[in-house]
Amino acid sequence: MVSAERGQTKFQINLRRYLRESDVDRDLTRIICEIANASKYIINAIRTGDLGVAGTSNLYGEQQLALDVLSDRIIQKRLMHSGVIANMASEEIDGIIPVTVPTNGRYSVAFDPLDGSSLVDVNLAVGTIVSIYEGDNLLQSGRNQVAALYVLYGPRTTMVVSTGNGVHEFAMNLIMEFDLVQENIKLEGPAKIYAPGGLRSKYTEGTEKFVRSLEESGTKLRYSGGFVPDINQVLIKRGGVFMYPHLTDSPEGKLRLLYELNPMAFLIEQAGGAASNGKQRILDIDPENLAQRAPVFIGTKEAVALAEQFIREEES
Ligand code: AFP
Repeated sequence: MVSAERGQTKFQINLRRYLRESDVDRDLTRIICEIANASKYIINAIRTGDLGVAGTSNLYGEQQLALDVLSDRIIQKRLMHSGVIANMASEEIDGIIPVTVPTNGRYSVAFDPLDGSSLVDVNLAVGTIVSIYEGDNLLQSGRNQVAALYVLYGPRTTMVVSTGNGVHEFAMNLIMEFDLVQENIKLEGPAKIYAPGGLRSKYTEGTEKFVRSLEESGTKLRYSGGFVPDINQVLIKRGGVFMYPHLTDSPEGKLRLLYELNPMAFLIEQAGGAASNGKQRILDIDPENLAQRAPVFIGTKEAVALAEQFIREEES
């Protein structure tokens, strides 16, 4: 626990000082602070930038927005600048991005530069998602992550981060620095809210029964279409479940294991929750390639266990 200096409330502790006083490795602190720096430029791009298409498509054949490409470039540049990166991979780029500057190569980073970017033109919250591993291998299971974070660009700009010692929230202040808001966020009790991704008509019987049981137990539907704001709601409301399940026409669901699911699963587990593909812990999945997708049920332990039970029953 970080102590506050005389005359300073605990809440004026900025990100770098918090990580330093929590004895987080210097190079890891550097990466997290470089993402914080990148977010300043991304906010400006969101607020004033070109909302149009970039005229290019990513490796999945999806049309890229100018904001996707710009956010990706901003983050790549900041991470290169850190001097501690061995390898990086972006949801917007095909393959591993080579590090072309001098580096001690201690860490590797996978990131989704602007998840939910298609929501910016309808003025909804979006986010940056980051997953960090020690060493140069990005194709390993999520349980080996040493840190994960997301930056949420909403009415406020916040960062939620874990380096394996609890989950903490920071908010951007007037001078665009992140100050501590709350430490050791914990998910408690039954799911208060649920966020169901994908077309309901393509839900399998088990998932449909799971959603119905949530409704019958008074769990409220809260879905924005943005993974980062939806997970943030589950976390900050201290209880809920997000799902983008296997669908009748896409057994792997939609979301990406490396860039979206592993970092969020790391954060949610650090908050005492769980994340599953319906059968297996997300963090135990061994990735076969960078673009791999997986179904997901993530949130309070009870809700995820219930989802797994319904999925098991549908298969028996
Ligand atoms: P975009 O980046 O294409 O906006 O997709 C956002 C996202 O990856 C994730 O943030 C959402 O949870 C999910 O897709 C929304 O998917 P549906 O639009 O199929 O519900």
